[in-house]
Amino acid sequence: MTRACFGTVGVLRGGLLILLVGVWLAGGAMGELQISPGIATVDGNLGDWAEANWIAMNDTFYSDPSDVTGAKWAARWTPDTIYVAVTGVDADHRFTESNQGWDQQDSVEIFVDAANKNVVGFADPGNWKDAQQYCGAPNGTPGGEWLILGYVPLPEGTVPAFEATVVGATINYEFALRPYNEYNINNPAASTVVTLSGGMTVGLDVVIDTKHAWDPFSAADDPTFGMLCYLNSTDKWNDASVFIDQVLVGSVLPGDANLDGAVNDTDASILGSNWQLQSGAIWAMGDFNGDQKVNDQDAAIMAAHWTAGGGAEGSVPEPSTLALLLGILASLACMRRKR
Ligand SMILES: [Ca+2]
Ligand SMILES: [Ca+2]
Ligand SMILES: [Ca+2]
Ligand SMILES: [Ca+2]
Repeated sequence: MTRACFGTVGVLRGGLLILLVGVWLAGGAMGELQISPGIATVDGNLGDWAEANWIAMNDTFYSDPSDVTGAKWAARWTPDTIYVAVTGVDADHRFTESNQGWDQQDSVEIFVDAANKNVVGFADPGNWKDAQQYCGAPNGTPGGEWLILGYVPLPEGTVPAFEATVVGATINYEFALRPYNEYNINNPAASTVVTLSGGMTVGLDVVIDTKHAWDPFSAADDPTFGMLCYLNSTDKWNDASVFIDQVLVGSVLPGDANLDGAVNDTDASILGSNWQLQSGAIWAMGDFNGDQKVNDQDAAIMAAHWTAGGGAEGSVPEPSTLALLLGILASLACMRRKR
């Protein structure tokens, strides 16, 4: 079953490749990739990305990124979250406590145009409304990192999660980002998001920035800087039309918090453990209607799509299961109130 599916995907990819080469020969799109549904635990450990479709970053975007090898990135989507993992071996670490300028440290830049508006000049004058450029990096202390948007401090609540970890020479980055339709830099809570679904196209691009010694054999430290990406295109910083177009493939079942294809007790326990969260929630925490809260509206969505692990979507929960679910929710709500 799984193999047959992979075979079909392989044939589809082959067809896509021929199509893309055709478009490229005709002088068209800069690049098009696919993103499958999925979640990740944003902890800087990329073990949960073992099966990901990694995109190699071998293209020099700027100057000399020669101290970075094996750089790659991968992405996943849920209706309200874009997950991005980035990793690479950086032979010459240059970390800073906070951002010191675009060419002053090892970092990763993520470019998001969730509504695929392709706005030219999105960064001018520093509004980041239609598309966002994030930059994140380890801060030099174990488990520490910083993250900015458009080279200004990131308001609380803008990004659900970000972690950067350093393991030997390897630097790992893990992001959970909201797919903004319009991002309000002065009042992030007033921002609007796109509800992602299969078949949509989003703009998403990744660049690795790296600082290093110009000449490792020289006694004098004369640092230089370079950038790496998957597909070189100028002006990513201000022109969303050059971001890689990412086609969202697959689908997500309403109520399936862990995206395992079934809506069952596991999802109910995820929803239960985040029950009555009033802000900052995402799909993987049980927010199925995108209001960033976890409450009875999400429980109702889950109940309406209950499959109990194998049945068809919309099958009626067994009375005992439904009773169990409602019991769990009621007792959890009760426990929270008592705290
Ligand atoms: Ca992880
Ligand atoms: Ca470096
Ligand atoms: Ca599930
Ligand atoms: Ca909700």
